[in-house]
Amino acid sequence: MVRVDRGECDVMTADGRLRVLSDSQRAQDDIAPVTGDWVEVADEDGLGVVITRVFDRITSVSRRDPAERDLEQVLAANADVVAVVHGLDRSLPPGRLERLLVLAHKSGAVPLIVLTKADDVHDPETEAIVRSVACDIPVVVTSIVDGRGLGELQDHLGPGRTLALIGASGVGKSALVNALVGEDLLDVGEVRASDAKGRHTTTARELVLLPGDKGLLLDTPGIRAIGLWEAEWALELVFGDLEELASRCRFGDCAHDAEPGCAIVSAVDGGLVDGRRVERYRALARELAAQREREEERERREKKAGPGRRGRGRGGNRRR
Ligand SMILES: Nc1nc2c(ncn2[C@@H]2O[C@H](COP(=O)(O)OP(=O)(O)OP(=O)(O)O)[C@@H](O)[C@H]2O)c(=O)[nH]1
Ligand SMILES: [Mg+2]
Ligand SMILES: [Zn+2]
Repeated sequence: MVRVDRGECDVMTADGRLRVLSDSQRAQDDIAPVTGDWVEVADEDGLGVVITRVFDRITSVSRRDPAERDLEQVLAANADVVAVVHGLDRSLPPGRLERLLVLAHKSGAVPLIVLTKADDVHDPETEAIVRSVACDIPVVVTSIVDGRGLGELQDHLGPGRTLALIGASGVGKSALVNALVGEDLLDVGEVRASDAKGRHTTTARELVLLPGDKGLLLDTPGIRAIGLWEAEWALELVFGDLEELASRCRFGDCAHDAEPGCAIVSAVDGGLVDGRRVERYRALARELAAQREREEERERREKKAGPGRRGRGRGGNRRR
């Protein structure tokens, strides 16, 4: 699956690119395919080419659906590397980066941070904030104007390896794809001069093959809302330093608030840990716990209502 639009999607097969209707798809399968999915297609009488099966995903970038509070939305499937992209032409609230990194970790792919527009730095604080939040995640600083960092980014790719780009509108995801491909394949949009906000130029998730078998790039539309979805263990990775401290709290269920013997509170008091980072960590943990509760409640309700989910199609050849 190389591109998914509102009504149709494109599938790459051994015989070339095929356009299939996604309405017929829904009747065939209850898993909606997303860009990066391996799918099975069949030519069906009267319907044309339809997707008959979506294979299990090895990795998937997903968030809470911004339109519906308790639904998962998959943004990209089967990426090997998930690059969180941000532009040095704008500021970055650390909490936003933390959320994006949780998303990247949780996908199951290798997380990476890409800072764009190094030729046009407007906010000198941005890079320092990114490095303080990144912990062990590599940060690649790029510019499509002077070409810096593009080779380093290429090192994270390779034959058959897919790198997905996620981030806000206007940070330069599509421009980066074009720079790596070496031609103006994807639309690139101007950003607003006052605050560097983008105009949501990209509207479809698209998988692009780099020439010379150098790998694949998965471009995505800019995201505003970054709701987390069942991501507790990924939270532990992004806040590994705090999790480590928490293991030394006196109480196993310490909320790191006013409990006696709290290792996190004493680290904040001692100036070893940023108190705001602890606040953001606690808020995310609360958000995930509340979401899980709602999810479990929903499952209990569905169980009562009885079974109803259909199977997932037939066997056959894999297509992407
Ligand atoms: N100076 C400079 N400008 C850049 C660089 N990379 C991207 N831009 C500019 O940033 C703007 C936004 O680029 P896009 O590639 O459209 O951004 P995007 O992240 O794909 O945005 P959406 O598709 O809306 O999510 C364009 O005007 C690009 O020319 C860079 O390295 N240096
Ligand atoms: Mg774009
Ligand atoms: Zn504690």
